[in-house]
Amino acid sequence: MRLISALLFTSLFTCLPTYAGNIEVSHAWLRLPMPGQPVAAAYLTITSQQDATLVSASSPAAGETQIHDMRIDSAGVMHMQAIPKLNLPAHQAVSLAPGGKHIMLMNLKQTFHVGEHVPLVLDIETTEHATAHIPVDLEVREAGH
Ligand SMILES: [Cu+2]
Repeated sequence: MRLISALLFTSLFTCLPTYAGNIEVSHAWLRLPMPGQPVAAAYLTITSQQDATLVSASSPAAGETQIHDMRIDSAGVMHMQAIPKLNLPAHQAVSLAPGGKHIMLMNLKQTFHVGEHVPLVLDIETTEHATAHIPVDLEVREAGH
């Protein structure tokens, strides 16, 4: 009941009830963290039918969630780096995949098991500065699967 009210509220608030239908999220999964590891990376592909921007994400399984990219430093070592937003050009499939951009779930509040489903919400801003909250279902998988 609470979820339904939240969805209705989102629709009313953005004044764009069909917007979520214009965004497709596929291949959504969460990499099973090593035991004791406090963070886990989520990967997915987003295709928006209009120019939009991923501005944040959240999950009840994490205390904090960030958008991360990878960068290579002067010594050739790869690092993760938080980025404030991710552009989603119209009609373009934007892939967050291992070795590149990802959504980092931090301060994990639970342990995960392969095959389990973890909820994630993407906050996506349109060019009209309306924000849509897209619920995503992450399947927990082992790296390389
Ligand atoms: Cu990361």
